[in-house]
Amino acid sequence: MPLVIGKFWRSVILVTVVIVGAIGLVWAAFIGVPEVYAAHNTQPMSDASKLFSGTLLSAAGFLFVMLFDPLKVRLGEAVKDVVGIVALPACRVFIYGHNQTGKTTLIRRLVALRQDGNEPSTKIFSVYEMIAPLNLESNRTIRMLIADYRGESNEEVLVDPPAFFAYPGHRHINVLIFMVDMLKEKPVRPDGMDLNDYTNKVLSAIENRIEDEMERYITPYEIKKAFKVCGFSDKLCAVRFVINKIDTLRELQSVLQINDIDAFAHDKFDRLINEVRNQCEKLKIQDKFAVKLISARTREGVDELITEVMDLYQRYRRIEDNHARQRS
Ligand SMILES: Nc1nc2c(ncn2[C@@H]2O[C@H](COP(=O)(O)OP(=O)(O)OP(=O)(O)O)[C@@H](O)[C@H]2O)c(=O)[nH]1
Ligand SMILES: [Mg+2]
Repeated sequence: MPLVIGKFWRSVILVTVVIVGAIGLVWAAFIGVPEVYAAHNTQPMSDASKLFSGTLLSAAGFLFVMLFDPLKVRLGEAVKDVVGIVALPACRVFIYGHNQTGKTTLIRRLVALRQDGNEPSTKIFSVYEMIAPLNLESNRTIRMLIADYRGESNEEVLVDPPAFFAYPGHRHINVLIFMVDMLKEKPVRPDGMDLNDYTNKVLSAIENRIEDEMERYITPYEIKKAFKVCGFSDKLCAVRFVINKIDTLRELQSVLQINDIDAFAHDKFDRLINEVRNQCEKLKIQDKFAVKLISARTREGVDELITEVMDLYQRYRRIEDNHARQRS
């Protein structure tokens, strides 16, 4: 099950209020109540009565929190947010892409969740967790957290990002993936349609998808914002421009009369690739950037993508661990 993540500071405040509230409750139950009792009676409360009434009152308070569902749920989410940031290191992945490009399909493929045909559009921001092997030789593993969001509402992540991204000045994303596709789905060829006409139909569908949707979604402004929510520190150890649904392109290879799918895809996304690369150059992280062709549906290129990203993350962690050792 994915984790639902709220805003970081809201979660910190909620957890703090509950902790302070719990301490206050225990204090009131064990110290406050006996004092009030003593003020109104000639005899102070016996130790056994103090223990009994204190335990009873504290238990009633905790029971109220646990039975009051909205608070219990919110508290559970807030604890996950705070622990998620503070806990053991994990490789944090953010996939930025227009709706229907295949973000959730890729994530579900990675975390090995069941997929029933077509993936419905994502409704909320959520985070999936997976444990991936570090490499084939060792049995060490890495914890990976992958954020998923509804592509239609990118403002939700770019303007006021959820706790997953930590907070300004301390952003915490290790892998940023820009995801695109050339076709939402394979264009239908009506009965009797001439092959040339179908070729033109497919080519124009590709042009429309790229110009009207991909390039309007991943503009230079949005690219900058995506980098901003991920943070500019060394933590960001891999940036990938991922062209998904390569299986559809393979099916259309003869219709499009293309020999080299890779070159075709690079050419179509030339402008966008350059914009992301330029941003990486400005941030002096061009060595962390690469373009990948994958099919989240058939898994083509997916393992390679993850292995590369893991290698870079592992390198970053080794450097970080060395720095920590030198400091101590
Ligand atoms: N042919 C093909 N279809 C794919 C591939 N990946 C995803 N799809 C399909 O594309 C559609 C959209 O996939 P999603 O994973 O929901 O896309 P999303 O980016 O999460 O969309 P939002 O949640 O709306 O932002 C679904 O019908 C998927 O089955 C792929 O590699 N090849
Ligand atoms: Mg989705």
